[in-house]
Amino acid sequence: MGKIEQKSETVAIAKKIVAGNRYALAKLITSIENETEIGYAVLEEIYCSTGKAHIIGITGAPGTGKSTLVNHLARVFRNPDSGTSRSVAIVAVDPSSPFTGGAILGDRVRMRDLMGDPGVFIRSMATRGSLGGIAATTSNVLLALDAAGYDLILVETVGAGQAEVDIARLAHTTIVVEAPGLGDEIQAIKAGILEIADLLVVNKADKPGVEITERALKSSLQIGYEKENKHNLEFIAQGIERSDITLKQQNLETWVPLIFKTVATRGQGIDELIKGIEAHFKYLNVKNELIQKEEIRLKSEIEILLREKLFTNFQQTIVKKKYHQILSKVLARKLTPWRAAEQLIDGVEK
Ligand SMILES: Nc1nc2c(ncn2[C@@H]2O[C@H](COP(=O)(O)OP(=O)(O)OP(=O)(O)O)[C@@H](O)[C@H]2O)c(=O)[nH]1
Ligand SMILES: [Mg+2]
Repeated sequence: MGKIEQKSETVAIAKKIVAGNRYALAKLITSIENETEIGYAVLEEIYCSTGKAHIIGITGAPGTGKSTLVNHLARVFRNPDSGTSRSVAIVAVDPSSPFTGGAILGDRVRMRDLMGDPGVFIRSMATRGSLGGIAATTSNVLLALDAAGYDLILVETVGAGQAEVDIARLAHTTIVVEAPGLGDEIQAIKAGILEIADLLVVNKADKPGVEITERALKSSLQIGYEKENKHNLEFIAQGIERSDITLKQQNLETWVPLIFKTVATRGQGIDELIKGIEAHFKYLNVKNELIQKEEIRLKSEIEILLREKLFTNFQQTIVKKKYHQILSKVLARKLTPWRAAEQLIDGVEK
């Protein structure tokens, strides 16, 4: 294919994406996952149409009820009775498990009724490649969904490792889901995932031990926010019972994570959780934090790419023989590693 034909094909695909063509979108996501040239070319074309969606991350230990929760959230967001029916994209990412097939199948069955809805797009991410690569791929998939015009993008990730934290950073609002009885709260706190939570959900509130989980979360929040003012601490103490979240939250200097109790299987507590999501989005906008968040994220994304690119350039430019000479000097303790790095860079520059 010639360059001009390729360009016109790219533009045609981009137009379809922005117009909301689901088939083109599904194909583009596959291209993004496979890191194909056309995938990047289309991303280049649609980038100017992104930045409109509210990205909501849902993360937590396996089996806490994230998918059930996502399903109910999507249903309420889609409900025309609520007056503001919004389009929803759902992405499930599972970097830690090589057996995602089964779980996705389970989700498919549960989300069957949503799947017939043209305002809902559901996708599970293939998880080939390195852990670091998954966050980058997810980021690009989110761009595609954003350009396709979905108002809300729900991203489900499992676990509490670095990859999940990286993916969670892509979200504007992060929901961390806990469930009683597994000692999960300790696991989550240890992994530092609490730090990224904007909203905390104690799901499976129909099970024994809810109060213990709730208390554990509250006290770790209080430790985390000790430095903040007294108002914040009172806010945490009142926690779940609040119904006037929106107004009060906007008066805070910093956002204090709210705790919600839900029974996802019965759809209990979902309306309250949605109020929390909306309050957080409002807060981000009022405080101008949405832009700040994006700036920090984009800066680090660019820096990662820059580092990769510079290193690739370096490898391509440096004379292999010279590299080996310097390396053997370091091995022989005739040269320090930091001097070696300097000499290698000098070698490239000259
Ligand atoms: N009792 C009770 N069970 C629930 C609740 N929410 C979800 N479950 C059940 O918990 C199991 C796991 O739910 P999922 O929604 O698949 O959990 P998940 O966090 O998405 O799981 P992974 O994606 O595999 O990590 C299912 O059998 C659900 O029916 C709840 O509120 N109460
Ligand atoms: Mg799930």
